Amino acid sequence: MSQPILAVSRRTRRTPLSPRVEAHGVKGYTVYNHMLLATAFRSFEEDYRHLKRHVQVWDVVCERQVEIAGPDAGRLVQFMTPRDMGGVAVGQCAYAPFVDENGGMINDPVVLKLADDRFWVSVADSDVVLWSKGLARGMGLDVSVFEPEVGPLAVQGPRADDLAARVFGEDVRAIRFFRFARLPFQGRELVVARSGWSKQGGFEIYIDDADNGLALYDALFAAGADLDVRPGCPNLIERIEGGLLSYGNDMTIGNDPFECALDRYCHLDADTDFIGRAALEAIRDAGGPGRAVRGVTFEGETCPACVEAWPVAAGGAHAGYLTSAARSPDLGVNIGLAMIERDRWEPGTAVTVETPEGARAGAVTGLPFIEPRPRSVQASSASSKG
Ligand code: THG
Repeated sequence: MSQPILAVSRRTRRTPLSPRVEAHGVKGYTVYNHMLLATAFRSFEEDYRHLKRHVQVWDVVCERQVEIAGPDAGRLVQFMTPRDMGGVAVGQCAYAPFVDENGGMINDPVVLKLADDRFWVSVADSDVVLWSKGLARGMGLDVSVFEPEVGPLAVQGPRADDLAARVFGEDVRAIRFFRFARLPFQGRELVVARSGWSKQGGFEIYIDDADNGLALYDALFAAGADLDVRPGCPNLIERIEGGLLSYGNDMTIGNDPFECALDRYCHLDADTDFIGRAALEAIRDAGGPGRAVRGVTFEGETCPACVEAWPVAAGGAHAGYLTSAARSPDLGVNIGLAMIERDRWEPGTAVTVETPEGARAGAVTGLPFIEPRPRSVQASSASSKG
């Protein structure tokens, strides 16, 4: 890789776990929520193979929490999302698109309901704390909005349950998908959720203290030596295979949630007040979006890095653009996520992808490319309201 060096300073905030990430020889960083996020430890491919077979510990503290607390907390959270938050229980995590007045994607956070009047919004890479504060002040709400020093340490991979049980006890296995429990670790009660940005299963433990976070990191490595536990990070190849969209890459404020295939989190028939309602209803009433995210497979023995959107054409005409790409070792083909025009989005449509290394023949596919590992503990999702 001949990438320029990323200069690190106080603005590119380190995390409490950065010393361990660096001791393990992190190979690359990106910046996410103005904070460091590892991109690879050995290589994308080696990390990918390990993630799909074993268990990894990820510093994803950059998935910052925006805390919304007070009498109007529920009203403010509901105002930011088309998802009906009415049925979300305390102890539940809810993946919720946040939209602006045009229906444009502000963020796609996981919302944790800590109490009826207290939420953590676990944000993707945009400044939700500023948006939330602005709305709260503008609406005159009785709520406090701030970024506590809290962020997730993720344990991901097929052996995540076994590793977490060694540190937190067997209770951890009973946590259902997108639910959280408070479990003790060295004198603190930590929020432990069954969630994470991979399709290999696992947990996210919300660390709220630097020393305790480092102790947890070390305890996981000590407990998992025979499981070949390794440091990891969200993996480009695995997340494309699984169809996980990255905010800022595969969707921006210029996209609405229907384009992002987040329809199942848009409950327009619910009796809720949210800022983008009129805009999303207009899109629905017009028959849905004019383009939407799809998979694309394309030829080539290797795949260049997608650092700018690549044009996608079909029959010589513009068909959309591709936003993330990687070679999938398990599928033996190049795969990508692309925003494809409605008249070309049918799976099987032949396309041409304009990569920086030349045009490559390909085809539109559905998503995900690979179904997730079956969950050991089944649970609620957006379709069930409890
Ligand atoms: N964990 C936490 N915070 C986060 C992320 C995370 N904030 C930023 C970013 N990731 C938010 N984006 C996503 C996208 C998808 C999922 C989680 C966060 C996800 N989706 C489930 C799936 O696709 O299978 C569906 C969840 C559901 O249906 O309820 O896991 O990873 N803390």
